[in-house]
Order: sequence, then structure tokens, then C-alpha cells
Amino acid sequence: MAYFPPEPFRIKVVEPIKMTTRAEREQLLAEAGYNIFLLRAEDVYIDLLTDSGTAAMSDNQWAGLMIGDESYAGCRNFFSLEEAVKGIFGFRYFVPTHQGRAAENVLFSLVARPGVFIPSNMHFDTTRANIEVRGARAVDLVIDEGLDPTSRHPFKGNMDIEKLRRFIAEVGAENIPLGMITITNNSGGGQPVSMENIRQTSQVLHEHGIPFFIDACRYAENAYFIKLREPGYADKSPLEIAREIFSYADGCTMSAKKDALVNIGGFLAMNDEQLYQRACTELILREGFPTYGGLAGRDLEAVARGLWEGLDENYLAYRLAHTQYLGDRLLEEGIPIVEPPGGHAVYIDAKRFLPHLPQSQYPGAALTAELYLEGAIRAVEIGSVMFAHKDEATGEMVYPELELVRLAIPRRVYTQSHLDYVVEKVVTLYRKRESIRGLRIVYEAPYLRHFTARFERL
Ligand code: P61
Repeated sequence: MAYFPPEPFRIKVVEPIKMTTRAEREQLLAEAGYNIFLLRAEDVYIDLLTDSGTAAMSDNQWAGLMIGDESYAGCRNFFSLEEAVKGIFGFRYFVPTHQGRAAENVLFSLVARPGVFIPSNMHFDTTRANIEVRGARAVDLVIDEGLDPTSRHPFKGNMDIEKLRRFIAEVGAENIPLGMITITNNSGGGQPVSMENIRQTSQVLHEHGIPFFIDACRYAENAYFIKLREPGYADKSPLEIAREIFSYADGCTMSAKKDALVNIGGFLAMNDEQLYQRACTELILREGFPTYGGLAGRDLEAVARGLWEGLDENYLAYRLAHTQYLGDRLLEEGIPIVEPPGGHAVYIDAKRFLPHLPQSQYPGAALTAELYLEGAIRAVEIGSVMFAHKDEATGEMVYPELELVRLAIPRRVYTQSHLDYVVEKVVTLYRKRESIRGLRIVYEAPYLRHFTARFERL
């Protein structure tokens, strides 16, 4: 029986949400070109589009907003954030950014150029885009189990160390300005990376003189998975585990919109002083002065407080069990999901849910559209719309291995009955899955097309 953990908080402020009729949703979705990104959020009942920027902040974080210091330079909140970043991540230098992709933009403007490669376990789409837009190549080297939705490997986000060694030998260390690892692996089911694997990745990269950066958005959830699953860590606190993780790295990019429990914010951290100085120059050009980096002082304070809260052991135990509850309930009903459930999300395997639809008909996107029609639930496709691309040599479309629909769970927002409602609607859809039709793209942008693409039903 799936277990729902009691919340380690009580509710002080509520936000009404409203239900629409199916007829209304038919019209709204058609107007949105069958792309759930183009709906108004008010027309969604349960919004599982993302766990990014959607957390409920605590009373302590809201209180922090009131002491926002909006001075242009040297505001006090920068120093609160500095204390958190240095205390948890331990890097010598950091700059705030308005979100994760801004940190990626600054970093890759300094190191990515045509002819170079950035390997990772799996890049998320904004990271890949920030690398590839500069003519460099983003390469995914996750272990094979990470691409098998049914494998119950405890650390399916792990880098394949042998593949990494071979890759470095093949393209040459001089053509790899840095290597990365994404914790947890968002493109591959929200699966964690083990400490052992982080240590080995660091070792292999460093043997070749390649700096190692971590895409750290969900580092606290990853730390708690290590505590639960990796021998030797059961008695360590999430903070101790986090410190060890980052001790192996030379820097990180962070979207604070995830594990720092805020609605906006991020940072780029590193140990290399020269890289930091170049990052400051780039930051001033694009984001702002290095003590605010595109954020208000109050936002910096919320991030600083959220970083500490996000490592609270009671919160993390609840958080992972909450997500697991949704996954276990869906499994009990026979719904094909990526197993085991991830930290921030449950990923439905659209290939197995809709085996009659080829990837050229976008089964993941079709399923997100149907979920909205069925229950006013918004999920996100992580599949062919997001990642399919044309092979330059053959001109043929290359489809991603995984075709997923992610039910991302905002932090501290939805209750057990909300999740039960989601299960009920997914099950209803599963029973009539054969009637679900595919989609055809009628408009697409050259990069990150999933945000603005428009579709027609086949
Ligand atoms: C998400 F539909 N993630 O998961 P920013 N690295 C990683 C992320 O998960 C990530 C970023 C960097 C989002 C938001 C999102 O097509 C989409 O603060 C592992 O969003 O800039 C963001 O951090 C970038 C949703 C992003 C999407 C792109 O929902």
C-alpha cells in the first residue's frame, strides 16, 4: 500500500484554484494549439508542469522579504546568501543570477565554442541549448540503466564512467573545457547520482585536467537519496552529504527555483579566481552587479533562507515520500512509469502508455494534452517535442530514447487528495488509451521549440 507522509508543516495561506468543464477545456486547448505551455495557469486545476519556482515559501522566507535591502551594491542580503552558498556548497566564489539558465549562459559564454564538447550524465534542455547555441556539443553519458524505464537501479542518474573515459580518449581532453553532472537527473526521470559516482566522475575528469561542474538544482533531494540508498551515509545529515558532494567539484550552476524553495533565483559558483573575474564581467553585461545578479535584495534573502530550509531532514523525508506516494499509487494501478519514482516528479512512460503512437506523432505531447482535457491537470512532455532533432548528415529525424510525461510536484503545495485526484484521472485515461490520437506540429521555433510550438490533432 502506498504511504502518504504527514506534512511537516501546517497551512497558513491558501490560494483558490478552480475547475473548468470539459467543453471549456476543449476550446481552451484548441486555442493554445494543443500546447499546455500556452494555456493560462488560471485554467489549470492541478499544475504539475514544473517544480521550478512553484514552491510555497515558509513564514521565515516571507519574513526575510521584509528585510530586503534594495541597495544597488553590497546589499545585506547578498551576504546572507554568501553565508549559505559558502556554508553549504563551499566554493570560493559565486555570483547570483536570476535563474539557472542565466548561470548557464554566463558559464558557457566563457567556455563553449565550436569544436568543444561538454559531457554530462544528461544535460537538461536549457543547459544543452546554452552549450549548442555557441556551436559546442553537449553529450549525454548516463549509464544504460538510466535509459531503461523499468530498471530499479538505485542511482539511475549515474554517469557511465567507462563511457566517459572512452569519450575523453576519443575527442581529446584539450577539447573538453569542463565536464558536468546533473543532480538529480531531470531529463532521465529525476533519478539520483551516487556519491561514489560523483567521486569517480571528478577523479576521471581531474586526471585529464578537466574542471568538474555540477548542475545542482536538486542537490538536496539527491543528498537525501544518498542518505537513504548508499551504504555509509545513513547517519550523515543532508548538509554533510551536500558538502561532500560539492567538495569533489570545481563549481556549480544552480537554479534556486528548485531545492532552494523560492519562486525566482539562482547562482553560479566556482573555485577558479580567473573564471570568477570573467564571470563578473559577463554578469554585469547581462544580469547585473555581482552583489545582486538580476535579483531584488528581498529575493536574495528568500534564496538564502530557502537553501538552509531545503536541507531540513524532516522536510526532505516528507518530500521524497510524497513523490513516491504518487508513483506507487500509479504503479498499483498498472500505469507504466519510470521506476523507481524520482525525487521531484513521477514520469509516465508515454511509449508504453500509448504504444500505438510512433514518436513522430508525439505520444508524450498527446498525453499531456489529454491529461488537461480529462482533468484540468497540466504535466510536461520530456520527449520528442523537447529533444528530437534532425541528423545533420542524413537529414533524418533522430528521436530520443525516452518519451516521458513528467508530473512534477511543486514543493509544499499539494495535499494527498490532490495527488489521489491525479491518479484517478490518469487511470481513466489509461482505460481509454487506444482512443488517444497523435499530434502534428504546425509551428516550431528553432530552439527550445516545446515552449511555443503549436499542434494539430491527427
Ligand atoms: C523544470 F519545461 N528546470 O524542470 P531555470 N538544470 C536543470 C533544470 O531542471 C532546470 C535548469 C537547469 C525546469 C524549468 C524548465 O523546457 C523547460 O531556473 C536540471 O529554469 O533557468 C530547469 O533552470 C534551468 C521547464 C526549464 C521546462 C525548461 O521544470
